[in-house]
Order: sequence, then C-alpha cells, then structure tokens
Amino acid sequence: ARDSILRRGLLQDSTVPPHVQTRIDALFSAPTTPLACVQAILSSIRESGDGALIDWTSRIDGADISAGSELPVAALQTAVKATPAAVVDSLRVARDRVVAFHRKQPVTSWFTNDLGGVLGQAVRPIQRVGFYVPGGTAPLPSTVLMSVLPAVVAGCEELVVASPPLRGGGADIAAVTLAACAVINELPGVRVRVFAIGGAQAIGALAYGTETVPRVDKIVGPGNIFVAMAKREVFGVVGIDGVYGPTEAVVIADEAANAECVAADLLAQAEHDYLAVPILLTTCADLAKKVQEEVETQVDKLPRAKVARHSMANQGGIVVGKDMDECVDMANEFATEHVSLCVKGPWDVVGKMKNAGGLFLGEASCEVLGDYVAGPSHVMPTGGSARYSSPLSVLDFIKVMSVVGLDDTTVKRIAVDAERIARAEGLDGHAEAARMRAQD
Ligand code: HSO
Ligand code: ZN
Repeated sequence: ARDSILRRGLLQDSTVPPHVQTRIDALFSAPTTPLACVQAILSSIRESGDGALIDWTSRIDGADISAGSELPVAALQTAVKATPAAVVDSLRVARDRVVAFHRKQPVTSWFTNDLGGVLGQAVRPIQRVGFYVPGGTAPLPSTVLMSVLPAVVAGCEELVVASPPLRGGGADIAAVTLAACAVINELPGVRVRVFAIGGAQAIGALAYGTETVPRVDKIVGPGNIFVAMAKREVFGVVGIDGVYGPTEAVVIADEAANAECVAADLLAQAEHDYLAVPILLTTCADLAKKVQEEVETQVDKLPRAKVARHSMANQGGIVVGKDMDECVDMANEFATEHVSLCVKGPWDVVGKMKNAGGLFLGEASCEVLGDYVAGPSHVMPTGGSARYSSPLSVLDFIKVMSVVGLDDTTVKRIAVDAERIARAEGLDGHAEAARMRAQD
C-alpha cells in the first residue's frame, strides 16, 4: 500500500488502461501517447474553434453538438422539473451550507499607513471562470455545487460549466447535473452558463475560446486523465486550480472504531474509480481484521462492486501501525485528499496532521457528508499535492493587486535607496526615474 500510494501522484501516459490506449490509437489511426493525443486535440481547437470541437465531440463522445453546445435556460428549468423534488431540496440545502462556509473565508482588501502614505492590497475576483464537471460513469451534481459556489461567493462574473454530453444525443447532459446549475442560478444575480462539452476538447475550448464557447481566465475542477493533462498543457494561457487524480481516502482508526462504518467509508471512495485509493491505518490488529471482513460483506451489496473491489485490491490497503504516531506519520507522508480520524480523541490528532486535503473528525463526521453537504468544497488536492495545495475555496477565485500610494516624505527618503540599488543593477533608466523623485 505504501509504495503504491507514494507512486500515485505521477500523472503519466502509462496511467491509461490498455482499452483506453486502444481507443486513442484508433482515433489517430496510429500508435499515439495520451499526451500527444491531448496536444493534438488542443492545437486543433486553438486553430479551428467550433469546427474542431464539434468533430472531436462526435468522434470521442458520440454526440452531435453541431447545432451548438450551450444548453438553453429553458433546459435548466426542465431539468429541475425532471429531478425528484426532494433531491432538488437537498441540493438547495447543500448549496446554502457551501455558500455559508465559504462566506467565512477572510479575503478582504486591506490598507495601512504604517509604511508612509497608503499601502495595501486590493482583492478582486477573477472575472471569467470555467468549471469542468465530469460526466463519465456517474452524473456529479455535487461537483457543480462544490466548484461553482466558492466562485459565486468570490464574486466572479462569468461562470461557465462544461460537462460531457450524453452519448448518442445532441447537446445534453444529465438532468440532475443541470438541476444543480439551476439551483445555483436561483441565487440573486448569478447566471451560470452550461455547455455540453467534455474531455481535452472542452479544456481547449475554455482556454482559447471558440466562436460559441467563451474564453475564460481560469479553469477549475476534477476530470479524467485527459482533462488533467489538458489542464496542465493550457496552464499559463489560463490559470488552473490543480491537477487532480482519482479520489483518495485514508481512515485512521483505533480500537474504539466501528468496523462497519470504517469499511463503509473506505468502500464509498473505492466505488468512485478503478484507481481510487482507500487506505486504513490502524493501531489495532483486531479492528484491521474486522474491517477486512466487513469490506467483503458490504462490497457485494454495491451496484459498483466491481470498481470498488478493484480499487480496494489494487491501490487500497490496511496497515497496522505500532502506535498512533506511526499512523499519523504515514498519513502525513501520503498527503491524501481525505483523512478521517475514527479515534477516541480526534482533536488530539488534528494538531499532528500536516498534509491532507480535508480532515474528518470522528465516526459520525464522515467523508461522505463532506462530499455532499458539510460545507467545504469536495474538490481537494490528490496525488500527494496536499503537501503544497489546498481544497478549492474562495481563494482560488480571487487575486490581489498591490496598491502603493506613498507620501512625499517617504518618497524622498526611499528614492535614494531605489536609485542606489538600480545603479548596482546597472539599470540607469531606473536610477534616473528614482533620482527625479528624490529631489525637491
Ligand atoms: N469523493 C469525491 C467527491 C464526490 N463524491 C462526488 C461523490 N460525489 C472526491 O472528493
Ligand atoms: Zn465521493
């Protein structure tokens, strides 16, 4: 488990399973690496815009978007009606909690007089943001809420959701995903636009813009390996939030933990993806055994048992540590997306945790609640990137402008230093501009 998890962060061509590789080769009628495939798609979108977008969407997603990929406002209303009312209500509960959580984030502008005159930082929202919402094997309305709402709170003006079209149709995506967009649009002054486009071609369209898809300033959200590679390729043309891989769950448990709940939490993430990473770190060999048995019993009841069993067997693992500190050290080394603390005194462990996307304290406060309704975004760093990055938040959707408004006395005093440093750098133009300010 340890080796496989420490290797997982490497996004590379070999991560693609053989059947996907066969499809790529067929698409290009020649052996082609996933990265070369992504680069070819991106450059064709940059050069040919909608023409290329329509073509790739037909060839890869099996959908016809030649009449336009944007879903009309009426489609969002229809989707709300087509979704069970109780589900829509729960989406609203989730929306309101996620908004309330993100409103707490301190991102205010500040100004000081301490440095002579007025200096400070002016916070501005990023104006245009694209959100990738995976379609793949399951519709993900929760990902719509968890990606878009922090941007709504930040005050971003243009919000563009891209999600792959349903196979065999036109520009259409799952009703429940659209309903989540509609629920966001119920907020005052908010208008999310939705495009039925997916994969690297969607990332290209958002990064470069096409005749019909608006170009954005930053692209966020999870996706498959093609989306992840495409985001990495367009970084610089646009901002990105991170490069996300399959979901990861570490549960740290002691002898007091409930084996049934621990097994359920591991399986909940295992069912996401063949490459999901579910790991139990425990101080108790007896619990390890019980969880193993529970996993066996529970997995068969899941419709996605095949996926869950595969990820449990291949990336998952149960490790018995000699004490709690060893378990915590391993969790810090793995730096996973989620860490659940199913231990007697979770707050004693919180202080020792250094690397994780999200911490879930105690058995009741489980990760699945975080996936849907707790409040923080469920878009969190994976692949060990929790060592240096954070869950998606308001901070991803703002930027800071430095503001310098010095008073005259301070200008005269520090212009001398600026001039000196400029001369030392051999930049006389700089030095002259500074010197003029140093004089009366
Ligand atoms: N656990 C996933 C998020 C998710 N779960 C969406 C269910 N739907 C990654 O954090
Ligand atoms: Zn999940």
